[in-house]
Amino acid sequence: MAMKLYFHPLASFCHKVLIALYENDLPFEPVVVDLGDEASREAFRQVWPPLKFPVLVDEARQATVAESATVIDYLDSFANPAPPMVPRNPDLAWRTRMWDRLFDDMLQLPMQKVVLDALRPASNRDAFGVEQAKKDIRTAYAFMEERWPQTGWAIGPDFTLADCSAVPALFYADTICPLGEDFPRLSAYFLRLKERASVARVLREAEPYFGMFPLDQKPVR
Ligand SMILES: N[C@@H](CCC(=O)N[C@@H](CS)C(=O)NCC(=O)O)C(=O)O
Repeated sequence: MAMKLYFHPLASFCHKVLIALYENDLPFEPVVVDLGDEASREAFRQVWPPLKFPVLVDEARQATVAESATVIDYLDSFANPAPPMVPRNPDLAWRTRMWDRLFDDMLQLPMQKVVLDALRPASNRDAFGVEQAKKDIRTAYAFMEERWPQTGWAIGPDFTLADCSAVPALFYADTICPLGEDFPRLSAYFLRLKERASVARVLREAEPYFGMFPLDQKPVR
């Protein structure tokens, strides 16, 4: 299966797909996209005009697949990881997909709001929106803490799409609003995630770029 992944090592949504690829030892050609570099940006625009990554190109099947969860679904369908990243059991499947959405919507979106605001010119910043986003992150932590298992992974004993989503969501949200000691189950789960080989590799490969994070508080793996 000849696949190319267009991504950036610091980009949170790309971490989801990289973890799924590393988790299952799936071969792929990495293509790092630098949106700040005109040539790299134009080359990526030819592949995917919306200029959002990750994007997986499977040349053998003439498929260009965008959206991190859809890419992981595609890998499940055509690269046959065992066990699949979305369980076949219907009850485990809906739980996995639900937590994928919740990590994206409840943590990644407010986290992106804070990060993108820091990239704006000072005169166009949205201090009220940033405070609201930080409040939303803490509200999400409290909601998740109450529901989080003491052991294992998001959905049970198998590592799934939900865990792939949890990593960048918790990693960057924790940089902005530290979990501290108020959310012990979530913190323990976050530590278990960081010790997982696929996750440790993604964070290690992102580390050289941590200085590009636009807030004073830089990520630490
Ligand atoms: N819903 C998409 C989100 C993709 C996304 O927002 N990617 C960010 C990087 S983490 C991006 O491409 N940012 C570049 C930009 O917006 O210019 C997914 O799950 O893949």
